Amino acid sequence: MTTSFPPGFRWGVATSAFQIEGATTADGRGPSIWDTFAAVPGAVAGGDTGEPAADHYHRWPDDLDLLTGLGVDAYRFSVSWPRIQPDGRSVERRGLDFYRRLVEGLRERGIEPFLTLYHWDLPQALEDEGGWRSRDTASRFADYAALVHAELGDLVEHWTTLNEPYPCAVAGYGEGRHAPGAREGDGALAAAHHLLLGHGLAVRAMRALALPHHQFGIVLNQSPSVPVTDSAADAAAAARQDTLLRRQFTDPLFGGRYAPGLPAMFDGVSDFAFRHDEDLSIIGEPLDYLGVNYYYRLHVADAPHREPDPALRTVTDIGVDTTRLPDVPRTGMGWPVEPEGLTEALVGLHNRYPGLPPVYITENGCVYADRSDFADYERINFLGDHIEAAGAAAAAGVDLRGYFCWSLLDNFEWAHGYKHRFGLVHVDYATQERTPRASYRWYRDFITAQRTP
Ligand code: IFM
Repeated sequence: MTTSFPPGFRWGVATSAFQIEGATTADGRGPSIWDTFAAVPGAVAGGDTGEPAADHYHRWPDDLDLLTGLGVDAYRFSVSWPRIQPDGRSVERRGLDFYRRLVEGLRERGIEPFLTLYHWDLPQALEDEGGWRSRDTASRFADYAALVHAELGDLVEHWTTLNEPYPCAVAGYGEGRHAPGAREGDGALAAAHHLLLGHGLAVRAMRALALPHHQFGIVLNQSPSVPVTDSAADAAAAARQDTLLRRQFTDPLFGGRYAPGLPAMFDGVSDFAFRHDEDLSIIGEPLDYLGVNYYYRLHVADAPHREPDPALRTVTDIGVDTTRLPDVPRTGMGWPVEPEGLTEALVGLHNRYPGLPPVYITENGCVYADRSDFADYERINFLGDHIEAAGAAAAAGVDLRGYFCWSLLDNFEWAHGYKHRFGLVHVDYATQERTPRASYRWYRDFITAQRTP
């Protein structure tokens, strides 16, 4: 590894509540949209559900010891909204106490907690009232954020509102691939907007009561779109894809405006009446950091719309084909391995938005088939190459503050269930035995070497 990172750069790993905790009915937890969705036959591969996951709810002290063994500076995790507010409104003390024990355990081990408030597990009761299609859900989210912040603000400095609003809105309310499994054009656009509004309201609510050292941010997935040819049609298709996936979020967050191309893409589908005059300034509340999740680039070609009538199109029917992949290695998910896309994503944001806050890479990782001895050399190469690409972005001027590998443990990979394994640590779901893979030892040694002058 030729790259070096500045002193104070944080090395970490990330997880999320629904993906590892299990214990979906313990201690008063209410159902989330992912419990409901996973119970629908055919929604999740293998009929998998949030049980048992990695049973982290009961095994968290052992998992924190795994963090100590890795030597990470920081741990990114999420709080389960339905553990704290089972019906989206009332308060469950046992849920708050669980996260207090967790962050105390991190602090005792000298590990910095990076807390995410929403990693896709909306209380089902709020979905029954309209979910993220409804403006009121943004206010409910701000109330929940203020509640958790008041309880844990003495121990947690880094507060992330949302993880990846794009799949929440588009896969959840547009494609039906994620919870709540809806296929709506306007509903997905409204969901994207209300997620951003909830983010801004939550930042304002927390900041009103914050300690001076508290930091507030958001995490976005950033897959740059590359046209497959140099034709004008493919360039325009790539621009549409980028508007839907990235600029729909980054323009109002960091550019002071809504993404200009969006309304034309959905002429007939939405009149954007869910945008109120005051929203843009709420969404654009200044942030202390941006979290970037990077896995792959999208290769985009112009393609006919699947639905000829614009008024009937779903939110993802934007006249693009993203299946023409380049001839490069792929991960076990079929995702093209292109570390240069990480540099491109980071430098692109830096160039597009003057005043972009400091950036953390909050997720990066991969899936490969296991060998019997868990010698996952492909994952080691993947991580090393992407860390190098992150270093290239820092060398190009991006204010990069940390890197979090996805993930500490194998976990519930949403609609794919438990088949795909992202962990540095293998989990045997039948016995809950944890076995560190070779990549765990590699990352441990890498972090140690980074600290050695
Ligand atoms: O597992 C997910 C995570 O929940 C969100 N970002 C992408 C990861 C891998 O698909």
